[in-house]
Amino acid sequence: MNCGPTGQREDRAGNLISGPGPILMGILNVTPDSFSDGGEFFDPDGAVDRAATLLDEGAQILDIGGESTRPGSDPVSPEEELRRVLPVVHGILATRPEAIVSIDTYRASTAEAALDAGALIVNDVTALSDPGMVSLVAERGSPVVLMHMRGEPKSMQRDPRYEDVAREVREFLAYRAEHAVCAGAKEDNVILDPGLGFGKTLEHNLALLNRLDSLVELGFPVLVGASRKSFLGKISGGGPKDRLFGTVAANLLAYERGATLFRVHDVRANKEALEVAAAIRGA
Ligand code: HH2
Repeated sequence: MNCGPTGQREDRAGNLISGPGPILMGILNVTPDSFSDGGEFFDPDGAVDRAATLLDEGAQILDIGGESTRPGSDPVSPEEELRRVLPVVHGILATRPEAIVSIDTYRASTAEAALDAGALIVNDVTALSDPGMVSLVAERGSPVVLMHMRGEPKSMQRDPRYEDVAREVREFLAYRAEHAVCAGAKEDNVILDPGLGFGKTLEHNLALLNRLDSLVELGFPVLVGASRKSFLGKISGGGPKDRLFGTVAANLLAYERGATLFRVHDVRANKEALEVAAAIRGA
């Protein structure tokens, strides 16, 4: 039986991901080099303050990452990744014990330490490439985001090609979801993400968003991470922080096509827009 504050948080995390949404996942990059906010929240105290702001703006989940996966980036060591994220997970839960924390990592060792520190969700941009990850999420009963990426961050934007991007991403994610469930993860805990910007051209990203309903048809909750990404700038111009309106547009269309979770830097604007869309849908 789930008792006490931790159990209640776990129940809330489960209810959130299986609900109709929209659910806002606020991004907290504890990195010096993330593409849009690198270095802004590298200091643990600054990161904990930022987490409080994201929660106050209405984020229902905080996604904490210690390694940038922007195109061209190099991996950091597992020790460095942990050194960046763990104090922040501890700091957030010490000040905001109700927070639902997701750890953005593809390493089972980092995920395990973060879950031990109180994180509840694992966000894996490699969809369980580390063999230890699937047993970890199965044993812990943790919700897990399985994201599609073609290649690896260092080289993924060098001429990515697909015959039919929506079909290939759907097939890959269906296969990874099956792998997770066959290894003991609860079906209700699996979330799928098309991985916008991860080994995809502008046309690929647009096709994935336009045909998101085919991914939703698999029956798992779908998360999208369009926030401030460069494909939006290719349409409207501007740097990462000028891409809020484009982000909102992408999220609204994704919601219309069935996505329920939205990973964003700018919680308030996205939340307000999605709440209006939800109210219209429910009228
Ligand atoms: N995008 C990024 C990182 N993690 N996780 C999921 N599930 N989906 C995404 O689309 C996604 C993700 C990249 O964005 P960001 O964290 O802002 O930048 P960086 O990787 O440079 O830290």
